[in-house]
Amino acid sequence: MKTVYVGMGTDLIHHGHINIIEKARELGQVTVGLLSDAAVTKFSRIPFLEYEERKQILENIKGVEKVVLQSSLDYEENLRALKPDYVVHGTDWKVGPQKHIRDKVIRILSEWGGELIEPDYTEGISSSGLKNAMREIGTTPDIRRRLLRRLIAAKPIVRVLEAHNGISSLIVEETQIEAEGELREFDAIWVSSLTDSTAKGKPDTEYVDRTSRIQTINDILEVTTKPIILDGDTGGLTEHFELMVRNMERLGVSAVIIEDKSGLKRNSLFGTEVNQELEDIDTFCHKISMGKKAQMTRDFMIIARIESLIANVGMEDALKRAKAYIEAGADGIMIHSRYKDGKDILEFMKEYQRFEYKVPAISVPSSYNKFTEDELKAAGFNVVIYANHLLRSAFPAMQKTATSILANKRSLEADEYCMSIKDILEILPN
Ligand code: SPV
Ligand code: MG
Repeated sequence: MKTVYVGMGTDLIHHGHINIIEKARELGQVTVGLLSDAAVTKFSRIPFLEYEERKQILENIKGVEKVVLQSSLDYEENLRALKPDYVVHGTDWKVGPQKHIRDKVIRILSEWGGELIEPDYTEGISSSGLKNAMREIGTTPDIRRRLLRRLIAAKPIVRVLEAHNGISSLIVEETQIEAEGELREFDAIWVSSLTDSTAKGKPDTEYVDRTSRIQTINDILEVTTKPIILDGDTGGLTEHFELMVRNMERLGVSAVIIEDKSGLKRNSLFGTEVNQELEDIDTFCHKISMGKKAQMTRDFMIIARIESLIANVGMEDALKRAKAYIEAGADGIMIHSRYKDGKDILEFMKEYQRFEYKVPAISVPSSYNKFTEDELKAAGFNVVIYANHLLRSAFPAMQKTATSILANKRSLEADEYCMSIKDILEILPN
């Protein structure tokens, strides 16, 4: 019997895929190479379903003999291992970013006389169309919550942007570009205490209470599907933090970051211009471990934020805290700094690489923003958070418009700073 290989990444199986599998099974015994999450995220969003779930679905489709892991977009490794007589793929990859993969498949198959078979693309259905439809329906707390851990496992570095209300979260959800052969978009949403407070005209001192912050999160949950990381400030009293963990899990938030400060919390970017008191290490460890105990799911993450470099108490203190917080059960650490050159951050990360037990490291490069994502990844970071940029860019635009109306005693001149009324009416999905 001839052997047939079909590469697939999708989780939303439709009749287009079935057409491909039917064609493949006419030719021989079918092995599906199922793309890993990491491979899929090179050209698309991370699948809704986890790898094992996608595998289970495919294994139960008529005509599929076996499902094997395809861990990159490149077919080479699996083709050389299996030496199939045929590869079957829709015609859609003849043009566009996957064309070079197709060319390579043809070249490799020719080594043993194998053949590429390309059934006509099934009109009227596509995975991206289905994904858009799914996005309009929304997601569930369970699916959304677990996405962050999956993204950290699948992507070289997870890219997160701040949102402070529904409309800014839609920008994080929807903005994407195609560059250097990949689809590039933000992976997750940061609900910042600074911008949530500032958007309400309030100081970033934990004054905006939890009910109000949950309202912001709800506005964001309603219109997005991407995972959410909450800036939990200090986490408050340990007893309150336990409740916060339960609450966030229930909503489908993926992670909370809490910082090791005590007393009146001031924004870290003030540095030593204001009094920044650090929490006692044991007290903060106790808060982390009680939060972990309160947790109901295995997906939620509690990330410990180290403020030693902000408070200027030195590298030794930062490293000591990182070790203690990891031992207490933190699922990630965030090291913060307000210096532009980022030397202290790189030094910390160099020492951190030597830790016997490491957890994902989170960077918030508001000050040291000269570093690219590739450089942060090379330093050892797993997640980068652009913590305040949508609010900071909206504010000057609004100021310009207000000033222009005052100067001209009419709004005509402000038109150049504004989107059209037609666009604002059409910006929201029906
Ligand atoms: C926030 O976004 O509220 C933060 C990050 O805590 S920073 O403002 O950089 O301290
Ligand atoms: Mg904050």
